[in-house]
Amino acid sequence: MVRINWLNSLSKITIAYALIFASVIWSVPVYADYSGRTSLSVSSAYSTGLNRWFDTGIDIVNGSVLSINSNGTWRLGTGPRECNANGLSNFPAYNGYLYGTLMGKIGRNGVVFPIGTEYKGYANATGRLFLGNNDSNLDDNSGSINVSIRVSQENRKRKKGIVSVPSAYSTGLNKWFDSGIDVEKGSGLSINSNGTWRLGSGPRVCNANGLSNFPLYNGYLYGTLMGKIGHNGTAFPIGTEYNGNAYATGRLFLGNNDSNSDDNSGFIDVSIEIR
Ligand SMILES: [Ca+2]
Ligand SMILES: [Ca+2]
Repeated sequence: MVRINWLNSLSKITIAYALIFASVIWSVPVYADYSGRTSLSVSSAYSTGLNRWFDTGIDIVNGSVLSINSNGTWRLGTGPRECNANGLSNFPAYNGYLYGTLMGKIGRNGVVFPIGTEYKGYANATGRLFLGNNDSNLDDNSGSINVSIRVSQENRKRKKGIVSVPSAYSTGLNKWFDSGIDVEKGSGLSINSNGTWRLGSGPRVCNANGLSNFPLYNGYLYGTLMGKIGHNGTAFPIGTEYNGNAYATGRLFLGNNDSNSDDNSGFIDVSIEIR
């Protein structure tokens, strides 16, 4: 009896992982047409209650307009548990929303919001868009929902912005935070920051000017707020206050001058203005 139960749960786990794997394979050919619309298929195996989220591969800039439409149905279990992205109206709510509701979040630690079959709103953060099914388990789920996503780029030409840069963006690991702001070569750049972040245990809390009680790392104090313009740009120190001119045209990235990120915590608020 014990052996049968063990085999049963093993096969459930195997099926669950096979579903996730299969949906990853099916959803790889993400495409965007000329209008910037992306279509993809989200499997019911992405259960938000288990913190299993579908990575859309789409990065969103805070404040941009987000339109998401979906069609199709997924099944959340046996019996009358098939629904579209608006969820199962014949069951009580789960985590504040109907079971089976298509949910979203921006960034791994983003705020979860309901999407349903039709959604239009402003992005509340900068980061990767994740989608999931508002369900508590996944081993009895099947099917997938087709989701169409359009992100307007009208906010790309922003001249001002405030972003929170998590300490996990360690430049030594080439992990850079996308500020969502594009700059033009020669334009004036004012960057101010406040707050502190922690780079590890012990006396390793500092503001954006870095840890003065440690030796340098890559020519600057550990914990210094760094910037670069464009994916392949040269890193420059920012600190708590920076005034200068953009050395190139491109996206402004920010990061923490640290060699690792596993023991980091906190974030620094950064205010950016282009003149
Ligand atoms: Ca289920
Ligand atoms: Ca560290």
